[in-house]
Amino acid sequence: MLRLSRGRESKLQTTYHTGCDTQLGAKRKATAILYTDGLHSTVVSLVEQMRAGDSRAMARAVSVVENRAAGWAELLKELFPLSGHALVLGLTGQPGAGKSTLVDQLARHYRKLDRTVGIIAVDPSSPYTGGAILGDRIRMQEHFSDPGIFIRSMATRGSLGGLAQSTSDAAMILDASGRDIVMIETVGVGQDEIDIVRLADITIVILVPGMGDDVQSIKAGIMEIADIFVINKSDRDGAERVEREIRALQSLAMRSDKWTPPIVKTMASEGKGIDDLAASIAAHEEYLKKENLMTKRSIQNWEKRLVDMLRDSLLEKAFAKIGDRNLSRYAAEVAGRRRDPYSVVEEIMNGLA
Ligand SMILES: Nc1nc2c(ncn2[C@@H]2O[C@H](COP(=O)(O)OP(=O)(O)OP(=O)(O)O)[C@@H](O)[C@H]2O)c(=O)[nH]1
Ligand SMILES: [Mg+2]
Repeated sequence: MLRLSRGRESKLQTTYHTGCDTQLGAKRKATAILYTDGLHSTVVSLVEQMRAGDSRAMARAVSVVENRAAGWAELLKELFPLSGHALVLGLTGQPGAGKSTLVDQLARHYRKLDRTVGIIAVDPSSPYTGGAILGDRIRMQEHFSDPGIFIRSMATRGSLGGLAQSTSDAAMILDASGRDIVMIETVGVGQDEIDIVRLADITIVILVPGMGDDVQSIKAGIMEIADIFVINKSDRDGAERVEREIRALQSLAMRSDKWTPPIVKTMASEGKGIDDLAASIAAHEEYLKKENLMTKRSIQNWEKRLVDMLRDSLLEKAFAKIGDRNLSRYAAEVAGRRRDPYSVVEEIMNGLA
């Protein structure tokens, strides 16, 4: 790790050197090298602290990336080669389905097996769930004394790349820091959740009996990405009915990977069914590895993510170039039929080259 960093440091310096020699004066060159050195050693020491299991360093790293603070890109580049070892679980379901309780129970389960855990609770900032995160924090407080569990909530706002982007960056950070299991909890069934859970190795959809139209109320998109179904609060009436409905939907379409998602009944608040759920997770992990699906899925995900990242980056560049004022000016010209939008876009794109 240290050897690698040193190698990188000199490479970074060289890059900046050449750039500065040609573009900047001697005075600014010295400043640039100093800044690069400082930034890079900060990044390296942050990474080392994280690898040693320091939760505060992890929280700092996630904040740096979430807020796109100085050094965020260097940090991600440094961390990425260290990632790819954690098992990433995505858990999603309706508000109040018991996701946090399940995450909490799974975390306990994995800690008993001496596996380290990172948890990301995606805060949708929606009016009806806004308070729940606070509840989660209080409930999960007891874990804070265990450095083997790191909990972080992510907000919708504050990032240029959107929630899915910052969540996946955070998951990568926890993975690279050496956590064995990373769990991502998201609320709801919208496109954001689909984008988020897509980045998980294994997606768990949590349903509860008595949700009105039951399974029908869950959007098709989320049904399709479920690797494991959990019927939580199975102490309630109607658990069998939910199970029958899932089975009926499953019989309609065969998944391309030929995996039949198991249905696990739990009572998360009582800790019941957690061993079964963990066994289903292990079985799916085994299946993914045996069929080489982990890599396949990862390639598919990266194809999508690279497109998203490119889009964000190009947009950012375009906006930086034209500025808000000019955007309104262009819009007024188009609205007044003085210009056509096609040549406006062409002009902006040509300006980026
Ligand atoms: N009866 C019953 N209640 C449960 C069960 N599991 C969780 N609960 C309760 O359901 C409530 C909501 O649980 P949470 O774990 O906060 O649910 P959540 O899905 O994380 O909620 P949001 O994050 O707000 O969407 C809590 O009061 C839990 O104690 C269960 O198996 N049976
Ligand atoms: Mg929750």
